[in-house]
Amino acid sequence: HIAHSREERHPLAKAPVTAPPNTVDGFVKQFLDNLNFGQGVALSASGVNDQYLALARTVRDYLMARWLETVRRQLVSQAKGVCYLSAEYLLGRQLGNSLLATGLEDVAAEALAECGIDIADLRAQEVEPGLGNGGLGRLAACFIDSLATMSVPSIGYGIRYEYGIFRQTFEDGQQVEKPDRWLSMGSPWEFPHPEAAQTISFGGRTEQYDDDGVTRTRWIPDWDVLAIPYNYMVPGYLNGRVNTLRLWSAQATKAFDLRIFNAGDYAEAVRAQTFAENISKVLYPEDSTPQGKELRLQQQYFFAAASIADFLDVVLPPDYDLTKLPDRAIFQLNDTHPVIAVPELMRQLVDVRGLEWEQAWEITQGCFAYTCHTLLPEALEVWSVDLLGRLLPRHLEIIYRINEEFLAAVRERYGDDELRVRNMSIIGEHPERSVRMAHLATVASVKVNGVAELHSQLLREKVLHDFHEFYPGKFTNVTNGITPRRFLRLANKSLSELITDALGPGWVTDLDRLRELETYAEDPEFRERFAEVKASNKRRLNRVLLERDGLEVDDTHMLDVMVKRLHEYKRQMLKLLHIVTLYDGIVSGRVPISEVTPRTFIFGAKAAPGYRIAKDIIHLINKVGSVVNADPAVEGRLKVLFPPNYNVTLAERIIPAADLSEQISLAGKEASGTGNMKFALNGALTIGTDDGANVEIRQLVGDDHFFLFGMTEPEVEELAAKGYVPSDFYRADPNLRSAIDLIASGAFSGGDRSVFEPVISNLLYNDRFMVLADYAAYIAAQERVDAAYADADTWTRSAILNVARCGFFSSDRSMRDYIDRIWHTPPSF
Ligand code: TH1
Repeated sequence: HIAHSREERHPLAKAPVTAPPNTVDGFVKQFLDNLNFGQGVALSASGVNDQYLALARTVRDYLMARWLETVRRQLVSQAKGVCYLSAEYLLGRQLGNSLLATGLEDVAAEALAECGIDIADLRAQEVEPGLGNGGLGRLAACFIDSLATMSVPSIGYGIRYEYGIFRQTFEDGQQVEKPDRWLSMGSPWEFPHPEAAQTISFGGRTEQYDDDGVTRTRWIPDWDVLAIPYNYMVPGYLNGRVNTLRLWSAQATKAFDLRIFNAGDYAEAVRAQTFAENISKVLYPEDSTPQGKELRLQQQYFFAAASIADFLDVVLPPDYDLTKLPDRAIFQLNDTHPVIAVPELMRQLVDVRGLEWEQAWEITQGCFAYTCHTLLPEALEVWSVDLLGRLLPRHLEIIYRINEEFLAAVRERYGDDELRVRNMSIIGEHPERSVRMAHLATVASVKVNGVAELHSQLLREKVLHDFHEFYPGKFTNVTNGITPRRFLRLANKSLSELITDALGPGWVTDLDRLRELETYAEDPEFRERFAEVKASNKRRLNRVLLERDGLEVDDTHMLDVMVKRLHEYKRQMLKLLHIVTLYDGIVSGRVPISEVTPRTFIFGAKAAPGYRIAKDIIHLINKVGSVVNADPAVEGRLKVLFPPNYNVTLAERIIPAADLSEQISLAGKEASGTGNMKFALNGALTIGTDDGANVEIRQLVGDDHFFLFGMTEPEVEELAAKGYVPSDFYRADPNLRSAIDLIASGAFSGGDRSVFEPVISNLLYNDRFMVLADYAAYIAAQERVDAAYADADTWTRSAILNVARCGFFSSDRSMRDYIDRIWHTPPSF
């Protein structure tokens, strides 16, 4: 009512918010206003960062009316929506995507040109928000893009890390991490709302009290922090909808300050403030491996609790009947990182809002769904009971009760099969008492999904086998996807234009239409144009890498690319052994150089800072690169490039230029992969194992257009069962032996045999991911690649068929699957 009467006061206040005129002049005016009134500088005195910020604010202004309208309509309709809970969002640059979503690309470029500015220089100014490690964080970013484009009511919740994923540099070939100060030049994309802060508590104890004859529990925490929401626009593609991403930033509470100030220790008070603000300071740079650090649990509870409270207190109308919550919201858990939201919702319902336990549990079980992203046993997150109980004593009690009731149901079903009970328990006993977050998530969720067909099958048959038996209907698959807006339309403008020339523009939101390209694959003129697109993307990459890192891509070479996090299971070592084998063949005179297909190998990979062997592998790749690139014996044939700091921005340049996509994880280890989809959709052919989403890519594109090699998952299991001895493979294969011996000899370390000794002995005596067992098959597959590449026109035809047949991997399709199988949240307007 107050808001209403406020709008009555002035006629202008009653008018709807409108966007600036969609013209070059309108854009120029808005840009200059933002430069003058927002940045406080004249055009003549402005620098490129001023201009970038003003441009970003201008595009934002065009989105604002749509954003306010999206929020208003959701408030009125109260339609069921998705709350996507994710500790990571690897967004990539925002400017290009916002220009695309508003249809302003050409208007903006022209407007800036009229001001004497090249828009490309401003685009280059943006530091991408790297608030994620890899696939999991990028998946979240693709999903919110698709939800906005499909007009699905949804909100993304996460953490506004002050420092995102570290900036990688190389010093003498070794990875050195530098802090990512992504906010240092100002972020024009965020809207802080300190007035909507939530107070998040930690520590202390619980006590029971009598509430009118009912015994209730309350939590008496001993410290707290403020969670300040920062809103980000998530624009749909040309559809007038803008969803919200809400990231939380930690700040010290007044009470926190006061208590210590009153004790008289000023310095201690300021230190305590830093302590509180540390919670959202930095993204943990571990990918697929949990850390078990207290600060990490603090981060998880911080954002999970703030998000639940925000949804209940701010998003829902006052006096909302919480028994209806499952009809209003689904909280999607992106891996186990937000799972502490489960006991937090129980605490809110039971302790804060006074519901009965049974009723609260029924609501909670109707509101969560869980996506598992891994199969590696060491990647399944657990928290020691000791730590969890110290930080969140009430939540531990709630988890115990959930577990008690769950295990009672298990016993009822299976009698006293105590082995099964122990295996299924939410509490593990070894090596210490701990909470198994994946079990908690599974028990609490409506649905549990894996991220590719093979992964979901292995979840059902192995990792969560007993749970699948107990709750057969709970398990489902949703194969991952990627947004065609960023990874095709924005990253590969020339291919997009070629496709639009053929099919019209509708494919951008209906990627299955790429099928229609199949007939074009038979048209020699189209193939020629497609090949020219690939060539121009290589030239563009050459310019980018030259300017960025002083590296030169030979655009006459086959571009053979492996970009992804450095992890043993992904097997960058296998790729490296192929390179060393080729090099070794030439320099030893065993292979005439004329028989070697000219290739440029590109690596991009960050290693977790504490992951010793992964960092050694990075070092080795760089050292092999230095030797190979400097050796006149292979000049013009082999080149190894490893640009540092692979990120979303660089991916958008590398992937469209690639000929060959390396997806060579040990079968059964890569849950899905999403880089694999990006390459195929941009017309690279895949050399890959039968793992993750590779399986589905190969089924769709066909065996003739995919280079499959290596053991299958059952074969891997079989070899492990009979006892895998890597050195047997070393001894049996002269090429492999020679390549390994060359590394061990110190040929890539200035004669020093000790430098790469750990990598070599890890391969020979451990080799957990069976690199040596798949080596021969990999080399043979690479020979098939060479043979196929020799016929350029046939290769191009295969590349076009890859594009045509990969529409399935649009994240719009992933969202449809989540909506149909899990969320039941229809598009809204
Ligand atoms: C990745 C998986 O490794 C990858 O196969 C998958 O395509 C991607 O998620 C998206 O589903 C994972 N990333 C992480 C990161 C952390 C913990 C577990 C996983 S699994 C921090």
